Amino acid sequence: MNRFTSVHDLINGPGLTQALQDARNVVAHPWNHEALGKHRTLGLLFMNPSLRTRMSTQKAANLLGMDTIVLNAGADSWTLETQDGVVMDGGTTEHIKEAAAVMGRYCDILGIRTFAGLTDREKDYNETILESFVRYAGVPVVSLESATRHPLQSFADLITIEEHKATARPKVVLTWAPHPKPLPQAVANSFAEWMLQAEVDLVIANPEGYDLSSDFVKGATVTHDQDAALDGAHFVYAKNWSSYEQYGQILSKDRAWTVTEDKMALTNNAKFMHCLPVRRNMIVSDGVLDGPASIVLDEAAHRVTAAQVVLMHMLKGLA
Ligand code: AN0
Ligand code: CP
Repeated sequence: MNRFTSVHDLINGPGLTQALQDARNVVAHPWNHEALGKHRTLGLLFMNPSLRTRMSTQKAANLLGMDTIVLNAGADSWTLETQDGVVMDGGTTEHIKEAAAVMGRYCDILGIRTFAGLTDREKDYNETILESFVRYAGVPVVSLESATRHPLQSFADLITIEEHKATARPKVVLTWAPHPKPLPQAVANSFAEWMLQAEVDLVIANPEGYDLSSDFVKGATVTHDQDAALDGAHFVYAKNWSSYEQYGQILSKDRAWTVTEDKMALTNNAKFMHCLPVRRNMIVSDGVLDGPASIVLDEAAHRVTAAQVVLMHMLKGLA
C-alpha cells in the first residue's frame, strides 16, 4: 500500500476484511511487528492542530519500531506555497514541491494533516495540498485528515463498531449537531464513505442546506428528520459540519439537534460516538457523553489500532 487517503486504498490493498482481522491481531499482540519498522522513519506534518492524531500515530509507529519526526507547519517550519507557476513575492517562503521532496528524503513514510480552507470548494475538493504531497514526496503518504476525508478516524470508527455491535447488520445514524464555528465536512464524508463499504445500514440526518456531497453519500438514506432517523438506531455518530451547498457557511446552530438523553431514548439502546474534540452541550449533552452509552474513548483508543494496521501494510510494501 503506497498511499492511504481513502477507504479505497485499503480495499485495493489488503481488503477491508483482512484489515479488520489485522486490527484484532494488533490489539491482541501489539508488539508482534516491532521489527518491521526498525531503521524506518515516519514524518508527520501538521498544518492544523491535533491531539489524537498526533499522539496515536506516533504511538502506532513506536509499536512498529519506527522513529518519528513531527513538524508543525508555519510554527516550526517555513510557510508553504501550494500554487504552481506563481511569482513567490508574497507571504510564502518555500514551495510544496521542494518541501515534500525534502521530507521524502528524510522519511520512509509521510503523514500529512491539511484541513479544508472552507472558502474555495473546488480547491478543497480537488485535495490540492494532499495530492501535491503524494506527487512530490516520493514515499508513501498517509492522510492525517485532509480537506475532504479523515480515513484514519473512519477506520478507527469501523473497528469500534465491529467491537461493540450486538447485531450482524447494525443501524448506524450519522447525525449533524450544532457547533459555533464552521467545520469541514471531512469527518462526515469519510465516515459515510466507510460505512457504505461496511456491513451496516447507514442513515444520515442533517438540517436542510447541510446535505453532504453526493460523491460521499450515494447509497445512504438521507433525512432532515433527526428523530425519525434515531428510531431503532444501534449507533449514533454525531458530528458538526458546515454547509457543502453554501460552501463553508453556518446555516444553523439549532440546539434541537444536540444529542441528549431524550434523543438517545428514541434509539435501540444505541452507543454514542464522536471523533473528538467535542463541544459539550452543543454536540452532545453531558449526560450522554458521561453515561454508559458513550464509546468515544474506545474510538479514540482505536486510532492507535487503525494507524498501526495502515503503517504495517505500508512498511511491508517498502523495498
Ligand atoms: C476538526 C474537524 O471537524 O474536521 C477535526 C476533527 C477531528 N474539528 C475541529 O476543528 C473542532
Ligand atoms: N479525532 C481527531 O482526529 O482528533 P485530533 O484532531 O485531536 O487529532
